[in-house]
Amino acid sequence: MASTQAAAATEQAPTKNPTLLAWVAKMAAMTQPDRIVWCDGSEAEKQRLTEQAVKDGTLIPLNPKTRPGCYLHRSNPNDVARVEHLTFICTPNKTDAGPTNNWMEPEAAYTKLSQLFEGCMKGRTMYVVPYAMGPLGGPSTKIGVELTDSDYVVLNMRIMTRMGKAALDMLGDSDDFNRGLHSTGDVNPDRRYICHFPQDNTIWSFGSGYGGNVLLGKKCLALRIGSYLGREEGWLAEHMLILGVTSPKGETTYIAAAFPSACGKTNFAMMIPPKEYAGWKIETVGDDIAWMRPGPDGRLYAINPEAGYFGVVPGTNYKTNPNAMETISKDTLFTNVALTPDGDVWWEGKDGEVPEELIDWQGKPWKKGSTEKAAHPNSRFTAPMSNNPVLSAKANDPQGVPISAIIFGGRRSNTVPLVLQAFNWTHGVFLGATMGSETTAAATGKVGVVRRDPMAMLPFCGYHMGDYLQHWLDMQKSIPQLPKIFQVNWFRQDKNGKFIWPGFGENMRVLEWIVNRVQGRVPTQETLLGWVPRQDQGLNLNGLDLPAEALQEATSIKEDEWKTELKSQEVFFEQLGTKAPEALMLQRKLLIARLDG
Ligand code: SAT
Ligand code: MN
Repeated sequence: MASTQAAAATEQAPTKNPTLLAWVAKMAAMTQPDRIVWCDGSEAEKQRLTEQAVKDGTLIPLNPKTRPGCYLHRSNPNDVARVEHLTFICTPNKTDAGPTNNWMEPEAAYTKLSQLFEGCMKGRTMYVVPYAMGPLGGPSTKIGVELTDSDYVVLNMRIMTRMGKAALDMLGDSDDFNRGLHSTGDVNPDRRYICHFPQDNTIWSFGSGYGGNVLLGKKCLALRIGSYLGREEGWLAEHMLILGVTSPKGETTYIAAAFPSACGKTNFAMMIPPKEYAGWKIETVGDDIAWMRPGPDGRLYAINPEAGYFGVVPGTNYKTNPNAMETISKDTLFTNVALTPDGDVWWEGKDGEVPEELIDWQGKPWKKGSTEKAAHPNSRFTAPMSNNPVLSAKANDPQGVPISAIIFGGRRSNTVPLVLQAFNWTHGVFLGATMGSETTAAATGKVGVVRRDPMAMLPFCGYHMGDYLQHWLDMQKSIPQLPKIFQVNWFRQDKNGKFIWPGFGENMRVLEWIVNRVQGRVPTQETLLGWVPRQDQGLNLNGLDLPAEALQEATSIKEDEWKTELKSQEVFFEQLGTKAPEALMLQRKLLIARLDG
């Protein structure tokens, strides 16, 4: 489409915002779509787009009796996860992106990607998707606009964000919005780039149609650009769930917890406490991302910038996460799961019998007993948070919730004990900074390898990791009532490779200890690594079928393992060079001295 046509299309735009109109026209002139459609977020629009997506094969309708309002999408098999090696932070200086990010010089990146975007939407529609990250009108809320040629992306953004007219109204005439440009291109991994330009509040994503690569509000804006803005503006953008835990006495404590992708954030945020915890209640504020800023009363307040959940499907069932099962029972988009003959979806770890026959995630016939997975290990659901039976009323509160505890948790089969509390904020930042985790299917690459993943932000930090850790340390000065910091590990294994701790709802026992510590109710025991539950007044194990030796193993601290761990941490800190914060290096020295003493 010629640029005159682009100009004509922007004339029909439901906004007079000059910066927005000029930018849309410029991007349209480059990508040359046949049509430009401004999304308003209405039901009619959803219906229209869904019908069209069904017609063009993007979505397969599921059985309206068993999965009302649900659809299945199969992505290109070469495009099933985030691609960290193709994700770039484009800052003028390489050092600003730091050693843990891929870097491209901004002008070089714009030039390279312009060649790909040039004319890439010929014959296609460009959707203009205005969206808000955070409750509308809130002080922490940010506006983004994503231009995309994928109706699947639009339908996902509609669930994951507050999308459409309301976001455009909030933006008004302001030029303060994130500029996101996305095209699926030809879904060729050789021409796939996810580029972030923090200085320009801009994201360009080409060649993918998958989740975190293309739903630009999520990892790209809410975390990579968000973390950059957070440092400039004095707040924190974190890869954390947010939950409220209410005791039988009616006291609610809000907690934020960082775990890497596919390590159980959604399960933890929706947990149902075991029967011994009658009267306790967990409510979800968020399952993936927290934006946290100091509030007027000196506490740290968190909002969930998202409006939906993009969760891992395999392993989800009525035992591991009944609330997620309810959440995905309607109005949900499934990506890369298997299809049953009666039009329902299936995945490894779903309740009930394994079906005799299925169509697998690639659309191929599948038979029970096959060695191939029917659902991709990183298959996902996209579901509105309003479906969640335990959604906190505070999820829509623009002010957010006051955070009393921050938890860092990795996936570690050894070394890291079940739970410990940091001695203080600096030590807590050290625990977060030195987090390690075994890799999962959420990103392409080898699964099960331990890598350092500071605060679960390794793939999501939009600037130098050393500066990021220093920013965390500096935040202490602006939060008079600091949250307490904890470290957990649900994933410790025994000699036979079996998980020792039962996890899921039973994590309530650890959570209760954390709440009790925050409220100053239980004594604790000091160890080399931090404070742990005392044997007498520690974890409530009533009704839990766990032998004493198993608990002992799950909570043990083995000095030889810690010597290996410290070596691996050293490699990470060396990578940060002179930007490794002094306070963390001192924490490291203290720990070494304690272990050697
Ligand atoms: O694909 S996403 O980045 O959205 C999910 C995840 O890896 O956490
Ligand atoms: Mn995530």
